[in-house]
Amino acid sequence: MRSTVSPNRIATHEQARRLLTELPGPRSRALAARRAAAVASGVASVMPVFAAEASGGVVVDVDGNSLIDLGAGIAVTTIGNADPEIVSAVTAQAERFTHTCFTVAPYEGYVEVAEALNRVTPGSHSKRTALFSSGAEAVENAVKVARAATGRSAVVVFDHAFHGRTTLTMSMTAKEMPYKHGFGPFAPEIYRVPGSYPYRDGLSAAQALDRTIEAIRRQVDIGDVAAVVVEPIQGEGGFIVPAVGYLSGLADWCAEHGVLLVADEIQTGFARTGDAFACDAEGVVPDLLTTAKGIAGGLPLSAVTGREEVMNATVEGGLGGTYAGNPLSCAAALVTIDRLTSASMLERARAIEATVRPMLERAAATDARIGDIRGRGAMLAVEIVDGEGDPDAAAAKEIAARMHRQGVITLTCGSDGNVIRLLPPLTIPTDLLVEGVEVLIDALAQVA
Ligand code: PLZ
Repeated sequence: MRSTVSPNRIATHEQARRLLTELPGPRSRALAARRAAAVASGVASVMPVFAAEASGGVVVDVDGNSLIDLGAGIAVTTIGNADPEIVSAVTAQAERFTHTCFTVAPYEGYVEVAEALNRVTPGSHSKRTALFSSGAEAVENAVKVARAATGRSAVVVFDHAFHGRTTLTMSMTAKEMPYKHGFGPFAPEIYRVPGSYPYRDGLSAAQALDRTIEAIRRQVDIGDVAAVVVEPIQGEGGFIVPAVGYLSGLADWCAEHGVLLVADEIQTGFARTGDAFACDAEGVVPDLLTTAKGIAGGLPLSAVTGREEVMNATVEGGLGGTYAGNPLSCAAALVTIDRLTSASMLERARAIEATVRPMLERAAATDARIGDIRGRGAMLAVEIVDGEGDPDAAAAKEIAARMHRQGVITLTCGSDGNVIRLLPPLTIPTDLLVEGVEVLIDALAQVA
């Protein structure tokens, strides 16, 4: 089905919100009916419209409606959608070869991506990288590597954590509904502990860390712990930013006990938070770091990067996968990584926060349902609460639905589903960003 907009996918679309039909329009409704008859119902979508094209800060749907993109495909198209340089790099690679399998006939692009990641990730120590396809696969492999390197099996994860949907990673994920519901039995040797959630726990970094360590000690022999896996800012769990000093304290504790610190930067990486990686803000240097999402401008790629001696601890042939480090994805990643670790992109993410945060703070001054405003850079959220200060998921859902009907793509998150999150592409024009946040603030005012 062709859209009514530019047939040239590379063209930058008019950067404006423009609704030609009600949402969803007739073509989206027709596709929804076909979808219901063909796609498994367990696969859900946030938006009621089907995408046709996208660039900058807009997604154009199949009815020609132009929507403001405050989701970036869940923090993936940080560099913008269908970025022209990515399109030409991927096209050029596709014309040379689309696949040989790195574990069969290796190619330079994979090596270049590994070199780039070793260079831009936190820490100046000697590193090695292995590439995969999805975020969950990266987390799985980080755990495999940590177990092989330490000879230990236990893995510590946090309340509100999200690490993926495979059996191991959904076991590491905290939220039962919908991620784990009906999908057990779960992987063993996973121990869940409280982290730092200043808005809810009111604890200082030191107090929260004491609580974390105490919870680990109560559950498992520390000599059996291979790794602590942590999102430096929790994503799906609610954009929870730990108290300053918590992460560095955790890193110190891990180092003291021979436990590997794995930073899951799948959502926070590549300029999203205003630093190349969220760990950079506190000078935390993890032993292993997982990346995906923003790494390749929308092409599937993920990575585990870490200390040479840790990454090289597995047997030869122990890591891999048919599509792991796909050449098209590597071509895209080479464009993306350089750009998303450049000063101008980090500056852009910080400028997005400087624009959005004061708007939200002004709204919060007159609206008690904004319980908390948090996040960093272009990863910002509001936690919606009721009159008692308790999570109000129904209100958050209603606010998001209103935004969707008004042509703004936005997502919710949080263990209680009461957090509205903003993850715009860094290429969104400021006026469009402001308009999107105004729609959020209007929706807030309209939801009783
Ligand atoms: N680790 C920190 O945020 C993916 C999930 C979307 P995959 N988050 C979006 C959904 O509904 O499944 C994520 C993450 C963190 C790991 C993952 C998993 O990455 O590429 O989705 O496997």
